[in-house]
Amino acid sequence: MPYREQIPIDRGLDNSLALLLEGYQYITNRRNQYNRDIFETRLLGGQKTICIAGKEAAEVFYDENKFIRKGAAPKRVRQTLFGENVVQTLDNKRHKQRKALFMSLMTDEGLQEIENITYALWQDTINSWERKDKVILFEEAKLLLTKVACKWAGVPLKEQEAKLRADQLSALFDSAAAIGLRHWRGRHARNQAEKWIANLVEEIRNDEKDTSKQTALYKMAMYRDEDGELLDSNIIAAEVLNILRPIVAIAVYIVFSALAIHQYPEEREKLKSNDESYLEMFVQEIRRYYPFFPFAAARVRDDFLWKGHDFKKGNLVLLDIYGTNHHSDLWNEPFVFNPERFKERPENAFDLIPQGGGSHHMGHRCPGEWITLRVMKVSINVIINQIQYDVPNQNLNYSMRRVPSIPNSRFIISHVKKC
Ligand code: HEM
Ligand code: MYR
Repeated sequence: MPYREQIPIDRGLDNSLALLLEGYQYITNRRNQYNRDIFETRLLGGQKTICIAGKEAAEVFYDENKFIRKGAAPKRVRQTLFGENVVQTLDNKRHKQRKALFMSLMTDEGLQEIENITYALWQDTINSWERKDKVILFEEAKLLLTKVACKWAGVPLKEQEAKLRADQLSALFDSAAAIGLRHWRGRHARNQAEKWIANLVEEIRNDEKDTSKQTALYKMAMYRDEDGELLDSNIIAAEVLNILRPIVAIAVYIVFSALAIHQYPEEREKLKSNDESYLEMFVQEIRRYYPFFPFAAARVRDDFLWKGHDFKKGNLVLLDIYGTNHHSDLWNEPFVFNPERFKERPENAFDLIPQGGGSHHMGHRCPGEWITLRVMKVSINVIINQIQYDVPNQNLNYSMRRVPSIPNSRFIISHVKKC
């Protein structure tokens, strides 16, 4: 007889409210309480849900034979962050084909181009900062990245429109795990943003727009599925937003980078005096250490036994992303900020998983990881080498309950001077 055991159960008919209220700590709190990396709970309308964490958990979670994504993302997430019928919700052949569309954009030239665009737009931004008493880094980074995202993707954006679109795109990632007004703002933003992009898709298809064929917008608008059909323009709009929105979300990592530089002043010196390899370690540690994407969700494809537990077809499973990035089996002193931990650390697809694990091509791992790293590096270089600034007194605490987390003051800087 194979070994079986009863895993710990977080009692209650529906613990969704606890999940929303405890945020990044919901899974960690129970893992600590039960001293286990696996437990059962009821979430999202009382559905049986298994929460897992750690490297082996990530390995099993990204085994395509064991899990599917259909019906995994909660409706509130599809109505805000993801959209409907998008790559995140697809499986098997349909997923591979749609994913290839995203991966085709991540060429060396494409990545170099977004790096160049980011660098150039930072120059305009820091010029404007010299004329201001103080600036709120999060707001400025979201605006800058909205311009970067649109330019790179081939989406026309007028200067007067940039703030509106920045607000809409950031509402999409600010609202998925929120309740009340913050959540409803995200739903409204999705309706508005999908309309905006679907119109552009229609214009391209009707040959009313002179757009470069190399851009994400054009490639997506003209993408044909496995039956050779163009997709509904609303689905394509949601996929284009799957590029624009997360580029804007890199603003969160830029703010956390500025926070780390402020709170650990030795990092500024190390970044200044070291080469590219220290910058690489620094960005990896930012993505590991700070809370951002809390967990990923999938459903069991067919019954299987793992670690003594019967995973039943259809069960919802959450992989604890934040918890795996802080797991004491994987990371020495996980709650200490230490970029040096990445020195000579062999790369592994299942331990550092801020943007998911496993294969980019075959699985659901984030196709935007290279963009994220490049944009973070250019931005940190600007912060370290191109400007001097003061950090006035402010509330820099960030909540472990708010998803996504962000320093309360959004990181205010003053007396900015170019150097
Ligand atoms: C998927 C995080 C930036 C596009 C994901 C996943 C995570 C993630 C956790 C899900 C993995 C899973 O379901 O197993 C992040 C974070 C980012 C970021 C924290 C930092 C801002 C980007 C960027 C892009 C992007 C810059 C595109 C330009 C996507 C897409 C998927 C995805 C399209 C769905 C992939 C699939 O289902 O196959 N991301 N991401 N993300 N990300 Fe990102
Ligand atoms: C992106 O825009 O895709 C990048 C970062 C978004 C972080 C948003 C955090 C909310 C996630 C809710 C959990 C959904 C799990 C299925």
